Amino acid sequence: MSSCRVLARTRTAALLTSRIPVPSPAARSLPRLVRFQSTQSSYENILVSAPKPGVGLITLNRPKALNALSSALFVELNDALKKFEEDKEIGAIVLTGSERAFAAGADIKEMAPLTFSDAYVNNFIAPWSYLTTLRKPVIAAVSGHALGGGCELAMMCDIVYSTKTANFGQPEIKLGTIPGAGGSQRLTAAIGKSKAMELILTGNNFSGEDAEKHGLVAKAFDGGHQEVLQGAIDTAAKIASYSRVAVIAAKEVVNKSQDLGIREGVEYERRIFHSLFGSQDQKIGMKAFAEKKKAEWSHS
Ligand code: DAK
Repeated sequence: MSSCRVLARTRTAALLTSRIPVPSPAARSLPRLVRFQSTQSSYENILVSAPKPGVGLITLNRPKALNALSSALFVELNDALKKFEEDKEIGAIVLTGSERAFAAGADIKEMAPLTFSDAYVNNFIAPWSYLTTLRKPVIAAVSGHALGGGCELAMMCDIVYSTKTANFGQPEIKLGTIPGAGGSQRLTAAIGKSKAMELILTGNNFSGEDAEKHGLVAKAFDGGHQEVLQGAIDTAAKIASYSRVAVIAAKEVVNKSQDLGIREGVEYERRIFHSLFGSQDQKIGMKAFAEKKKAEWSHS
């Protein structure tokens, strides 16, 4: 085993066994989950843990501002995402907030005094899109408000789970602006032009239950934050139990469908499918099936 792998195993083992001596308010709201120590005690706006083997959990944690997405929060979020992306023991990531808010949008108080040149020259909120560059799957577990940038952040994730009562919306029109982190594009791709146009032009909110009906949310859960978070962690653990090579390839081909026409997309898929015959895990998976055994993935 490489030293890198040993280090990664040691780090994850530490995550899985460490207990928080005094749980934070966010952690206290998760009674049925085992609680783990944050990997980065210096984080002020997020909590990081590994609730199950293979699963990295990031909890947005600015309760006083309903998890409004400040620049400082994004520095920490991107740092934690990068660490999970690089951690060989992590196969899928869950991003969540609190019972009251996934995130109530970009931090309006930070944005309000910006001038055009502040925003343009400093490329304000450019780091938002880092999440979309990850190769490992990210699942959003949404309860409470997911408004503006909060809704956009959820839509950047690969799978969105929510409570039925979650409160989604792109209310930027009410602030004299428009969605700025991909909302007009991703919402339209997810639910169609007419419905997206109605929601963006009126700024009306919509429930998790409606989001599921329109196809924005993969599953809307009865119950509260605990239920949706547990659902997301379980799905992440299932994904993490498969070959990392196949999971990354599957995410890549599904995402390609957003950019390519059906014919080019099918050809792209076939090329990636062919290439997987060069992986160890294709041999391991098919041999295990034939021998009626459980596949022990090499992730190579
Ligand atoms: N920013 C800053 N603080 C916020 C906030 C926000 N987005 N949302 C809530 N807060 C703060 C409130 O100011 C309040 O702080 P204190 O007054 O206690 O100091 C605290 O959180 C609790 O909020 P409320 O007292 O308002 O709580 P309620 O339960 O009464 O109402 C609410 C909850 C979510 C309905 C309400 O807070 C609300 O309407 N919030 C604003 C929602 C919103 O408009 N969100 C969209 C923001 S615009 C870009 C990319 C993205 C974006 C922009 C540019 N680029 C790449 C350039 C994104 C823009 C947006 O997201």
